[in-house]
Amino acid sequence: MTTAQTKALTEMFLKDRLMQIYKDSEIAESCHQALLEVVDRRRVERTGELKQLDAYRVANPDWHCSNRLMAYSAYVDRFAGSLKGVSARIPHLKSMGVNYLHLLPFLKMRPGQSDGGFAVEDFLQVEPRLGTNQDLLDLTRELRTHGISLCSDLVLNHVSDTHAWAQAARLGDKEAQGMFYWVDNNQRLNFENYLPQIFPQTAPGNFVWIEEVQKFVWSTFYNYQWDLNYSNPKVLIAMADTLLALANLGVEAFRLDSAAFLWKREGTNCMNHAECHWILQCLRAVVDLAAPGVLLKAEAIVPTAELPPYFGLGEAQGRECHLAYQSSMMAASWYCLANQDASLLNRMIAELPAMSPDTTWISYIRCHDDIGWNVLKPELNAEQHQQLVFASQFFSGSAPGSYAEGVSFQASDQTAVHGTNGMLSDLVGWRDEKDEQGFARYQLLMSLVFASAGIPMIYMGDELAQGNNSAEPGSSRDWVDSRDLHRPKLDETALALAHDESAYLNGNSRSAKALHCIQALRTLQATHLTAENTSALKLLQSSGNHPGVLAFQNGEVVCVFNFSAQKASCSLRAGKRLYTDLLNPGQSVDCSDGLELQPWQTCWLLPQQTPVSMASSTEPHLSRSEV
Ligand code: OTU
Repeated sequence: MTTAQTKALTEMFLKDRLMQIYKDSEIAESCHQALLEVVDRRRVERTGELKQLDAYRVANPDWHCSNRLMAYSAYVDRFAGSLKGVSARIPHLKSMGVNYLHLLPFLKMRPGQSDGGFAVEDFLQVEPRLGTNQDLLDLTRELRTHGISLCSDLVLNHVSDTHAWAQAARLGDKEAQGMFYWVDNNQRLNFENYLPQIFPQTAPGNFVWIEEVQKFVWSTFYNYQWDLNYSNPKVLIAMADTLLALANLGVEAFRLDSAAFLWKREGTNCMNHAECHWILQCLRAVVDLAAPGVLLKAEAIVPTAELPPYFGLGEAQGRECHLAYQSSMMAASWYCLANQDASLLNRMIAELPAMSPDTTWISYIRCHDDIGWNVLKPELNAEQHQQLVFASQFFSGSAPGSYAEGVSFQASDQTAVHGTNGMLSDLVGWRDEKDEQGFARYQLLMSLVFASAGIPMIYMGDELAQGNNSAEPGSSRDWVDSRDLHRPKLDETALALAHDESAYLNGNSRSAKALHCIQALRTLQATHLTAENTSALKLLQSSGNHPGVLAFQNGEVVCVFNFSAQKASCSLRAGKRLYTDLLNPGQSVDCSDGLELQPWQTCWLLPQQTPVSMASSTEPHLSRSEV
């Protein structure tokens, strides 16, 4: 297909989706025209350097898949003080093989409370405390020379109550008011019956009374975050323009925050509607037309079944996001660890959807938010729900025998399961450099992140096994909820020790041990794990396996995880007998009679010789690629 044909098709696709959203040909037509004008204006503005990048990526549409990218996520101030300061961290990032840097919101944010910058006051200006637009441009260029792509949040669902639209709306400007949802008390109550509570304790309810307007404004998150009204095409046009403007400052990927919430419909939970997908597909079309090297990543923390549509695989089919967070596997990993039973992960992997080779997951174990348990609820029966309650109590340290030191998030009592906060090392109870079992649990979860064929993402501080944030009086941000527990400043001493080879060799630094673990996983992943995305994983299930065992094949490598505190046996049936354990280099493992794993042990097994059928068990192993 010629470039002109592709362009024409994308424009038609855009038009079609606008029609689906607005159901009115005049509105769809004028929105189409406006979006194409935005595209033309921003395409002209794009530099030669960025256009070159676009051209390369168009020719290599799976450039971000397989084992090519590794991500790192951090708050700018916590990580490096300012955007300028990030330069000095590049060697650290490169030492891990990171080539995708997600900096949490750095655009002009609400003064005072801002939900960590997720209440944006001005999308086109860098937060002055963190730098200038020029600093952003300089940073994206510098990162690019090191092969690192910068990802920025694009908070699609809401703006700060100090954003120009909100301010004008308060003053009675009708056009500005049209950017938001307004309801009277009856409508509010009708909606509330069906809506979830994201912050039930610190921001109960989904609406805020605005005295000047004498109405309630929709506000899913904190009351200073006003939801945008996408049934008004002006919102979509403005956000598309914002996206491309930031892309032209060198941002190469966008984390589309709260992507599930964009469309509201009475009598529903107002999440994951088809319109929501059509809106994202419009943004994708705009990106494809004006900045095709840019990646879109869905931040949709929703149940497993609702996730594939963010890749455009649902009923509302079409090119949509390139990436999406695998939040179900993240939460399931913790659930399995607490319950010492890997069945849920086994099931989830078996049910992963077939994906096109130019889409993939972000695999992660922690991020700046809580471990959200709600995504798992639809998967679980009553007994498993009790196990979820247990997991939540376990990681907040309140279950007997728990090694974890997290806290529960937004839960009114011990049985209300909502979320859990804490840094990785404190949640897995890795006490010190001598604590082998704590390290085994850290390695177990991290190695699953690297093995599961998405883009592995490390959350800042976890690579140094940094512990929970201590109460920090005078912290530059006024955080109001317990997610602050896992938002510490990067520990400079730990960072220096981690890069000190002698500290590693002496075995007296936990941060050095953690960083070496990450570096080894990244090197091994890039060298040996070749599955292009999760659809290419082959699950190795056998009735002979201990329930705590998860085993699958990624490329040639057999990855085996023991989620239990007991020794666990496992019959591999992967067709080979002699393997090298890549995590214990030089160690040969004979799996003829199966494999015995230590508590929480992980093995990545590379076959040493040509296939020999393993006939030790009669049960066929269940592998998605073979059914
Ligand atoms: C996202 O989060 C951000 O990651 C949070 O940091 C913000 O507070 C929030 O949006 C509002 O901008 O469900 O899909 O801990 O998982 O709020 C959106 C709860 C979200 C978060 C949830 C989340």
